Amino acid sequence: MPLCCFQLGSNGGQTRLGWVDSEKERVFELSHTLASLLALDGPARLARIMQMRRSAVGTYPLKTVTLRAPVDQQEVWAAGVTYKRSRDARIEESTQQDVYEKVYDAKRPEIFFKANGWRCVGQKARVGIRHDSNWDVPEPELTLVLDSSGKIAGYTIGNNVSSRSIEGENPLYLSQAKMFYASCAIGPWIMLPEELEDVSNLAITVSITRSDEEIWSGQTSTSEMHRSFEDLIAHLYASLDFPHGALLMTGTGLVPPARVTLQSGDQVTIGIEGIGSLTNSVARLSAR
Ligand code: DO4
Ligand code: MG
Repeated sequence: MPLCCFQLGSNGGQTRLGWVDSEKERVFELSHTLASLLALDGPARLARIMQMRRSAVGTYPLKTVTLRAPVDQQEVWAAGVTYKRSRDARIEESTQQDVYEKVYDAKRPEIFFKANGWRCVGQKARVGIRHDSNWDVPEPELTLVLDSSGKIAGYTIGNNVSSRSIEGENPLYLSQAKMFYASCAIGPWIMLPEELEDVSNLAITVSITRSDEEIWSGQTSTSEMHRSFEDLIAHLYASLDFPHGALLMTGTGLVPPARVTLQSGDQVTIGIEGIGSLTNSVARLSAR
């Protein structure tokens, strides 16, 4: 039964932590924050969740609440070039091809900061594309929810929206290609490890629709990953502490062909087997 963050109705207000029943019909409010759960170790966290499930402070029909990105005080980090498809796409787009070839096989993975929790958007919210970019793509990524000691506390879906034109111009522009308004969608909820059987072979799908017509779809599997989750986590936690836990996007294995770029009004749906699907509309956000 997944953990979620939600608001009552559609008018904002306080964000609450909850769990969703297996029929996906009801949300039970829990008297905790995600940060406080991720400060506990695995057995204590599970015991606390089970205890809270027995004493939910409120119950709401799922269709009446607004799901928010399941993240509070955590930072979101991301790994790159963890699938061959991503390596090949960067080589195709970049003026500096060998950096991608080298990092794909290097001992040290590419890991970069993506977003603070408060910058993330959730299920059905709008993701942004930059006003100064002309080649923009979704990046569907299995996203690890990590506790303060670096153990996997759950799995969710991430859309690491990126500008290929800005990164392609110069790899040193990576932060600008990755970090901008509403570029990080996370959701719809967090599946606990106990609820997912074999994370080494989960199907990941993506579909982009424009005016109700699908313009591109793709499918891969976590079995195509070139690195292990443990390796990525070890490098992230090697020289940083995360007292409230962290989210780690594990890289994309799905990159559309060069003719495809996102436009305002597109809908992107990412599905990950055993977790669910994350749908977002796209908007080109002007300079502020
Ligand atoms: O090297 C740039 C970023 C790659 C990335 O985000 C990915 O492979 O998912
Ligand atoms: Mg990525």
